Amino acid sequence: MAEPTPPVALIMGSQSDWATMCHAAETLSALGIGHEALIVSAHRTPERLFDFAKGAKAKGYKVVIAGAGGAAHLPGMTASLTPLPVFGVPVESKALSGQDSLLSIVQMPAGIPVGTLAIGRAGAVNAALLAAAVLALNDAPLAERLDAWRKRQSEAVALQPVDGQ
Ligand code: RP5
Repeated sequence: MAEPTPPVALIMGSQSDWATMCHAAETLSALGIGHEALIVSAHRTPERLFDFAKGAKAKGYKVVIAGAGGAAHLPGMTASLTPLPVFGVPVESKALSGQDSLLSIVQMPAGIPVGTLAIGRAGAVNAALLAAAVLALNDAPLAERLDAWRKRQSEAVALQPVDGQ
């Protein structure tokens, strides 16, 4: 029997994006949220992108997290082809340190939104947390896990700084 579709599709433009996007995957796993990671390049595999995005909702995904770098058209093109919420993660590029990725993803024309996160690891982690918050609206146990995750994070912050760290 085929595996059920997990709620989150975690797509990225290249294998090289995985070093960043694995932080989204780790965060989703920590919250017990099923996800599937796929390489889908807007430029190198445009037909894969079209097939993925056109079929994403019918397949059963609830949220798409899309990471890409440079001329980062993957999140925006995905958002143009699916009604699902799309969160974009600008991957830090070598040439322009991710400024190109950020501006490519964030400057969408009115009508097709991409929820754009920070460049790099922070953006990947926060994309997962944002996906969790959306899914938690209709999933009480997940809402409790997310609350507990945030509580643990707060408790892990020391009140006073120490030398040498
Ligand atoms: C983008 O081009 C990818 O998202 C990646 O961040 C960037 C570089 O890709 P590679 O040349 O490393 O495959 O499409």
